[in-house]
Formats: sequence, structure tokens, C-alpha cells
Amino acid sequence: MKGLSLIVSRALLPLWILYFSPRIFAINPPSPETAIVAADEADPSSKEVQEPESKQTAEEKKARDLRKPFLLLPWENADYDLNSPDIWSDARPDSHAPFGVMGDHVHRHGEVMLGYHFMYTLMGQYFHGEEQVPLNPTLINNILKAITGNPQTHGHVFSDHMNMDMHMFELMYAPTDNLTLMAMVPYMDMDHFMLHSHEGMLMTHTHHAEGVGDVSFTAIWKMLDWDRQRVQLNLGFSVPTGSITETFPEPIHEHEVPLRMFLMQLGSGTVDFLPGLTYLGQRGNLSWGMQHLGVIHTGTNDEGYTFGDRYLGTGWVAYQVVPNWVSASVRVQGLAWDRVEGQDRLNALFFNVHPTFKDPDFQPEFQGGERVDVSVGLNLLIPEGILKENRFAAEAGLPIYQRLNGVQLGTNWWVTGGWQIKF
Ligand SMILES: [Cu+2]
Repeated sequence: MKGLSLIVSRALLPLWILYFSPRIFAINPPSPETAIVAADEADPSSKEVQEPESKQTAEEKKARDLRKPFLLLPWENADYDLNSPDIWSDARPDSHAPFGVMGDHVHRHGEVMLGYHFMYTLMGQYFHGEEQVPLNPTLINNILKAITGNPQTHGHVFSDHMNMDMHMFELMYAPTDNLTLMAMVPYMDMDHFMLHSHEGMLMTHTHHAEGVGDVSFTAIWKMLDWDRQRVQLNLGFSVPTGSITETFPEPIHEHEVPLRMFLMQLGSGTVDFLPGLTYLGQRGNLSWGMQHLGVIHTGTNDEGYTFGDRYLGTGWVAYQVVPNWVSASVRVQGLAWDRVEGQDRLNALFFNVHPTFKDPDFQPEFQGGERVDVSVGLNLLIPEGILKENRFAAEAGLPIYQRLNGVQLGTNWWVTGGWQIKF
């Protein structure tokens, strides 16, 4: 299992770039000669329509061989029939990826889409590498001593579990057939339940953080659209609108210095680049897709650290259980993220004075890791009636593998659901 998530999240990316790059550069423009021949065949009386600079006609659209890939330019509209059976269809429930995948689809020019995503994640188990560690302060302290090699090392504060709710509002708009712009506004609501070990006594605390997270903007360029397959490039960034000063409301140590848990911050505090690549395909009632996304943090935030970059690779298969209405999906997702670089200045104040304290949730070196999730999902599209173009979808998943740096809180399971409408 070791390295599986790395393979899913990173190693597959160069492989499929290798596979698609000859196709991306094999430009297949509609040739004027073919267009005229096609026009001749379609209607012998149209011979006078021969100016090469003429507007795109239905005949020229027909002339493009939609079974061969051709490069699309983001500022152009489609010069072929988007409803052609040779082209990937955007009018099926599985023309949106399973709901946990974002930035997976584009719209036709002029279309607007609104969406709401809810996501709940339960984190409730410590991991030391691949191993689950029971929530036992003595046991965890022994591991901390072993990691640091210092027999004085110990922690006082341990996570019992954490509930993370995310409400995500999305707005999509397509200025052209080949380019869609997407804005996403997350609202986070997190509760952290912890144990505080004080002179052999265990006390419980809860800690709440709520507010807007980092707002992101992404451009999705549909580069290839051929033979019921698509390749799309995502270029996005997020701005640090989310708070990174979520502090325990009361000092948790007897030494009265407040601390900040990395997991409880609402944003990253940095401008982040969000590149991505998506591949989609359809055959009959079956569809599939693959997506790679990165979150690349730039600079250092105001509190003195940088979150680790994240890499996500996911692949899925979906089937139209009720054609045009309902699809069911199975998905695998690999995630890898790096350690935090630097330290929050409040945490640094405390740990500089108490170098043997290694409360796991506050240590930059105990961040980062990798995991592989499997998930199942359902998409519902209403293709007709007054609710036409409304979509409802849900997906639930859990890790089948986790390897986390140091002693760190892992993920138990997650569920997401929501609604989208297209105008
Ligand atoms: Cu959309």
C-alpha cells in the first residue's frame, strides 16, 4: 500500500500528459476544400458559396472530423455541433463528475451556473505513519519521545475528534464555448473536541471556528473535445480571505499562552495557485474521468508559516442507471500534502519557552501525509418540466489508506451533497 496515494496523486500525471500531448498538438482544422466538397455533396446548387473568408456554415461544421482531436482556443466558440452524437454530451447526469470533484466541467457560451455544496468530514483517530494510535496520552507521549529522541518530550493536549462542515457556494459563467470561469466561496464551521492531560487528570475542551474560507477563482479551458472525450486545463488562484488567527479561546496550558491548531484555521493566509488538468470520456451509458489538481502556496503568511502544497489525483467511473436522469459513480482519490514550513508566531512563543512540549496538533513537522479515499456517489439531473436543469448530487467516501507525518489526526469518513442550476 505504501506509496499508492503518491502513484494516484502524482505519478499518473506525467503518464497521461505523455499520452495526450501528441493529441493536443495534433491540430485538425476544418479544411476549406473539405468544406466545399461537403457543401457540394450536401447541395449541388451551393457552388457559388466559395469565399474562404465566409462565416462558418453548417457544411463547415459537418466537415470537421469530430473523431480526431483538434485544439480549441479559449476565446473562440465551437465551430462544430455541440449536440453531435460524436461529441461528449453535457446533457446527462454524469456530465458532472461525482460531487466531491470540483472544476470538472465547462459550460456553453453565455451559460451561468449556481451551486451549493455541503461537505462534512469526521476526523477522529490519531495516526503515526500508517499506524492508528489509540487516544491514550501515555502511549502518545512514548511515541513523541521516540520520534524526538528526547526522554523529556511530551504533550498535554490531544485531539479526540473534529467535525468539519464546509458550505461552498459556486458561480460559473462561460464567456465562450471553450472557456468557463468559476468562483467559489467556502464557509467553514468546525468543532474540535480535545483532551487536556494535566497532572494525570484528563479534562475535555471544545474549540469552535467558523467563517468564510479562502475565495478562489478558476478559468477552465476546454482544450480538446473529440470522439466523446474532453481534455480541460484549470488555471486558478485563491485569495487569503479566510482567518488564520483562530486561537483557543482560553489558554489550554497552565502556562497561560494561547495556541493555534493548524487544522482549525479557515484559510491558508497566502495566495495559492490552483492548477489542474481533467480528462473526461463517455461511451453509451458509461462515463469516466480523471483529474489532477494542485494547491501551491506562495510566500509566507502573516503568522509566520506556509501550509504544505497539496496534490490531488482522482479517477472515476459512472453509469447512467436511469438514462438522462440518474447516474451512479465509484471513485478513487489520492491526496498528498507536505508539512507546514515555519511556525505560527503564537505557537512559537510557547514552544520556544517549552522545547520539550510537543503537543501534536501544533507541530509543523506533524503536518502533511498522504491518503487514498474510495467513494460512491449519485447524480440526479432533471431534464424536463419546471425543474429542468436542476441537479442534485451526493457522494460519500472514506480512506482505505493513510500515512500521516508524526502523530496526527486522520480522517474517518466524509459525505458531500448539494444542488446546482444552470441558466
Ligand atoms: Cu457548472
